[in-house]
Amino acid sequence: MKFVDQVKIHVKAGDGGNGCVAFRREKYIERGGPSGGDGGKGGDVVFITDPQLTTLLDFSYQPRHFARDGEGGLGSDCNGRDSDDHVVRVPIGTIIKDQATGEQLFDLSTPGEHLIIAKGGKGGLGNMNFATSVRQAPRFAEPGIPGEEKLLTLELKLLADVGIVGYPNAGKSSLVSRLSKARPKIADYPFTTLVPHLGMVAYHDKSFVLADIPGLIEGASEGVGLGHQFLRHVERCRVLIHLVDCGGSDPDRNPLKDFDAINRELRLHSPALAEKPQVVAGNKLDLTGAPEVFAEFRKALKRRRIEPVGISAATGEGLNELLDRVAPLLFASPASSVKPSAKAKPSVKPVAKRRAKPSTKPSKRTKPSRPKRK
Ligand SMILES: Nc1nc2c(ncn2[C@@H]2O[C@H](COP(=O)(O)OP(=O)(O)OP(=O)(O)O)[C@@H](O)[C@H]2O)c(=O)[nH]1
Ligand SMILES: [Mg+2]
Repeated sequence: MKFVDQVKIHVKAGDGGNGCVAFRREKYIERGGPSGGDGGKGGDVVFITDPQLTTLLDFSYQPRHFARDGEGGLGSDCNGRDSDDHVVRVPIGTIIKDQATGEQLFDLSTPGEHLIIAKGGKGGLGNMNFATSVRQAPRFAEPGIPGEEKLLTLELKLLADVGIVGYPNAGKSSLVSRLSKARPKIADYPFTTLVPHLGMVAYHDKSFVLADIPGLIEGASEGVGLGHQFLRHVERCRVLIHLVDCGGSDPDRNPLKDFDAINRELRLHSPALAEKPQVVAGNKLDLTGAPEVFAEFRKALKRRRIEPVGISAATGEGLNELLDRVAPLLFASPASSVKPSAKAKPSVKPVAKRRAKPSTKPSKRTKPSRPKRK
C-alpha cells in the first residue's frame, strides 16, 4: 500500500437552513398568524482517530470533505431537519495545520479522539418567532448561518517509542524483523526501505513500538538520497537506536565517520532530535573482520563516554543486551511519548484539588447559628 504522510485538504461544514416565512391559512380561521418554522443546523465536519489507519492515502484521492447543509424551515410550524455530521477517520498521530499560515492547530494522538474541525452553521429562525402584540404578521425570517470552511494540511507523524536511524544497508529492517513480527523488505542494496515500518517488540512483560525508517546519508538535509523527509516519524520517539554497519566493504566509509555523519544530519533536521537518548549498536558482527572493526569503533566512542553494543541482526547475537540498554531509557520515566492533545487536556480541575482549597464562605449545609436572645 502506498504510504502518504502529508496532504492538503478542504473542509466545509454545512450551512444552516433558512427560516421560513409562512402564514396559517385555514377555513374558518381568520388571521391564522405566522407559521414559518426554523431552519435546521448544518452538519459539522468531525475527525476521529482510527488505530486501523496508518497512512493519509485516502485523503490524496478525496481531498474535499463537505458536510451537508441544514434543511430550510417549512410552513405549518415545521422546523427543518438538522444535518448529520460528516465523519472523517484519520490515523493516530495526525497533525492538523492551517494551510495559509502553517500554524499547528491540533495534534490527534490518542485513539478514538473526536474533534469538530469545522462547525456547521445554525439554522435561521422562521417568522413565527418574530410575532409580537404590535407586529402580528412578520413577513421576514432569518437566513441560516454559513458553516465554517477551512483549507488544511494534514501531516502524519507515526507514534513509535523507539526509532532506528542509520545509513542504508546498516541492517535496520533486519533488526526490526528480528525483534518483531513486522516484515519489511530486506535486500543488500541501499534504500530498500522507502517508507517507515512499525513493529511491536515484546520485552519481558512490557512491549514497545519500534520504527524502521528509510536510510539517511550525508547531505540528507539538502535532499540527497531520500532526504530527511521521513525523520519526522522519529520525532516523537523517546529513544533512538543508532545502527552502524561494522561489516561494510566500502573502504571510504568507517563506523565512526558514519556515526558522526548521521548525528550531523539529525541535528540539521531538528536539534531536539539530536538531543534524544541514543543507544549505539554496531551491526553485522557475524561477518569476518567485523569484530575488529567494532572494537576500534568502541575504543573511539569510549573517549566520548559512549558505550556501543555489538550485535548481529542475522544471528541474533547481542540483541538481548541491546534491549536491556533500551528498556531503562524507555520505561524508567512514566511520561509517555504521546503528547496529550489540546482536546485531551482535562478542562476541569480534579475534584480533590478543589476540595483542598480552604473556603472562607460558610458551607450551605451548615445551619446558621441562631442569634442569642437577650
Ligand atoms: N551478515 C549479516 N548481514 C546482515 C546483517 N544485518 C543485515 N544484513 C544484510 O545487510 C543487507 C541490508 O539489510 P537491510 O536490513 O535491508 O538494511 P537497511 O538498513 O534496512 O537498508 P535500507 O532499507 O536500504 O536503508 C541485507 O542483505 C541483509 O541481509 C547481519 O547482522 N549480518
Ligand atoms: Mg530497510
